[in-house]
Amino acid sequence: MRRVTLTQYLIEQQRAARISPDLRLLIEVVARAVKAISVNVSKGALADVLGEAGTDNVQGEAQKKLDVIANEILLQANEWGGHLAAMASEEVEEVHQIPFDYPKGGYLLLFDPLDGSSNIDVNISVGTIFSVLSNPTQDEEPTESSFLQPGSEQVAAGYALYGPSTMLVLTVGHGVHGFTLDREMGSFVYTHPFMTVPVSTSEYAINGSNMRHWEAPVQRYISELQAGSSGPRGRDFNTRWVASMVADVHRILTRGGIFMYPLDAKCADKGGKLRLMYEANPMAMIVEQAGGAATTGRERILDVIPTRLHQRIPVILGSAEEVERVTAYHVDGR
Ligand code: P6P
Repeated sequence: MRRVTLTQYLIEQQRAARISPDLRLLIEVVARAVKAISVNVSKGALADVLGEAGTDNVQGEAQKKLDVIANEILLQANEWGGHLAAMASEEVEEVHQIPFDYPKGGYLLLFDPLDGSSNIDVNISVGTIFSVLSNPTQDEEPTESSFLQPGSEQVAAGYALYGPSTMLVLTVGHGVHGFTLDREMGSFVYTHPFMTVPVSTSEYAINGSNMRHWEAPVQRYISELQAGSSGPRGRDFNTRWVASMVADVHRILTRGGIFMYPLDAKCADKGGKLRLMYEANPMAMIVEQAGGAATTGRERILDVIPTRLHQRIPVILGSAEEVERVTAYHVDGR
């Protein structure tokens, strides 16, 4: 069967007037940056890319060397192309302005350059998550407030998964599509058209060590799953927790499941654990485009009006039936 590449897929989306030439260029540039990140990630102990960078990020978390490498690759790949008005990264406090000697475009790119990097040193899959918004102030230099748009305003979202194979999963608002990196050709091949999340599931992903910190609705929901066939759900459930959101979400996109990082007593003062703008929003767009659901437990993630660039939020996403049940328990308050 003739193989379709990401480039051909994007050209066809542009011909169908679903994406602009600049958005096509943006996604191509991000894909090229992801290939460079994949090369660095796969070197492991063969190169000086493992371990701590000796610096902290805006979240006050110790940065891994690959966090810094991935961040630099994405910033440098995207700043000269003329398709962006500005960028925002989990690893950088301030909005990253396009250098004055480069042309600017109409898009805002946000990313978590290497999500799950605590897994790097133990050789477990990690990923890159990205989100694209339109710049609302075409003529002025973008500020933080230019980025503070609800996730429903995203024009594209995607992630790269650096697993046994490197994959790029993308939505531009017309379904979710997966591409697998052919390392010999150096191109992404269109391997997973129209990825969909099964409506029901028997698999859940949550960090169970936080159980004593969860709110009542989550304690109730997880206890029912753990009770299995002898409990109110009348069937057994399975659990998976990679601690790399990209890996957990990709599994759910592929075979169903529910992913939960709910509010808990440990992170309640920060509003949650995961970041809204470049983790929850892009993953929520992807999951909804694939027929799943994504809420904070109390409201649709894509409806949340952001107040800060690096704000955190509770995340419950995946198979619609289960997300709706957990959200109903929150509404019931028990
Ligand atoms: P915990 C990785 O640090 C991350 O941001 C997500 O990728 C992942 O789902 C979560 O945090 C893991 O958190 O508390 O289980 O280490």
